[in-house]
Amino acid sequence: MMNPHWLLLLSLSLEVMAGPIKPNPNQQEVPPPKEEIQDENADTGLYYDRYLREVIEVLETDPHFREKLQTANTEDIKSGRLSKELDLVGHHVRTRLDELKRQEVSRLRMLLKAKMDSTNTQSVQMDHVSLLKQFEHLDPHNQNTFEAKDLELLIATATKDLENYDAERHEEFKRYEMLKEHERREYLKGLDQEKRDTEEKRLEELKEKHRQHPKVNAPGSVAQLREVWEETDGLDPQEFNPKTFFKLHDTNGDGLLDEQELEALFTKELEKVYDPKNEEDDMMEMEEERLRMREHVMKNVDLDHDRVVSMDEFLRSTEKKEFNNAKEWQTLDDTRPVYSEEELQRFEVELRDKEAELGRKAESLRQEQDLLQERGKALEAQKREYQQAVKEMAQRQKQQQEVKEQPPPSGPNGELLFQQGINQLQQDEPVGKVPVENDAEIRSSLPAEPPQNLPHHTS
Ligand SMILES: [Ca+2]
Ligand SMILES: [Ca+2]
Repeated sequence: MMNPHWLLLLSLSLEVMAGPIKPNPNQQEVPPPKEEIQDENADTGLYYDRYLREVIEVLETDPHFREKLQTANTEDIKSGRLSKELDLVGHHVRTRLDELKRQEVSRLRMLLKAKMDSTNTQSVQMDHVSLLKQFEHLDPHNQNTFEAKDLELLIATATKDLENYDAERHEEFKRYEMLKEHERREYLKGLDQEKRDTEEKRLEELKEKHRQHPKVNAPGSVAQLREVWEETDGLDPQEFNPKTFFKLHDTNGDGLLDEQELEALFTKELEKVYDPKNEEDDMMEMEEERLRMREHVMKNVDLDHDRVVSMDEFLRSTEKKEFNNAKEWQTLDDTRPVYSEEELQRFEVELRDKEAELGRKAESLRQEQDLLQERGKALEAQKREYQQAVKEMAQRQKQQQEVKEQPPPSGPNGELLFQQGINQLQQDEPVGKVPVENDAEIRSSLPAEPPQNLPHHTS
């Protein structure tokens, strides 16, 4: 095996030959970790997330968190401050989940479109090959006989997947709320009696402030739709018309109200309860509320359970008694808590375990970093040693070169000492000027200095 020192020496020699060694501005720095630290999306957004159970998996792949772990001190880990950093990790997980859901929704839309086309033309003329490409899990036997009932099956699968996403979101929300409560309790525990009383009072007041809001209309009720009609659409409330309303809010014009189109309708109601500017309003809770509202409407309106509302379904819902006499909407605050005390305690145990694990990970990462730092310093010292050696070598080479190319020696007065033959030639040359022997003679042959104070010539 080749000695790595020789490689280093070789590369340094090449550097010397290529030009002067420039000081490396990064010389003093620790070698960067194996993974490159990428720019983080600065948008931590509303999602002060919590998915502790997913942290460990994400940990190794998340450069931001890795960095945080490396710089965290033991106190951060013990106090749970590190868990605050999970919001960023959680954000990644959330984004991934949202992306999956978007894909599922678009698959569902495509399927519903195909289904509509097939019912309209009475024959299944869809591009079933491209459809099948989207659903690789399908039985290959079906490839040649793709029928309407296959579509039904696919729709059922896609809607099932979407239901799972919703269930997962509820579960995440629950954990979020538990983490929030856990942190509230820990925070209060850390205060002395007097401060704790003040803080408890302050937090209770905030809660109360959050509960003060205008009446929230039941989603999908005539009162709710009329408010959108009047305030969002700017139309005359006297002229409210369900059919027009449906068409107005079928934003993509596919003849259906899908989940996103429905959820957009609830913004007006949600704004009555949640304001991002208020400390007491939690926007995570707002999103949970939006999901609850959508589920409520779907439960009452989506008769065929395909997760979209057709015009027919919508119009039928307006004929129901509840449409005109809906009760006030019960917000999350009226139905809380979303977890039991027992669940919270289990969660806290889990949290402690995870944080202990994080602590161990952080410790081992720190050790790894120390080791890298040490190694970096040793390498740096070695490199400087070699640089010095190479410089000296180059210096010696230069000196030797200079000795070889030295010009002939000169006489005591700077005249060149030529070889015999050349001297002879010089002596035979015709005398053009007086050969100069020394400085004194040169001076004596020059005219004397002009006398001072000579009268100016005037003519
Ligand atoms: Ca639509
Ligand atoms: Ca439907």
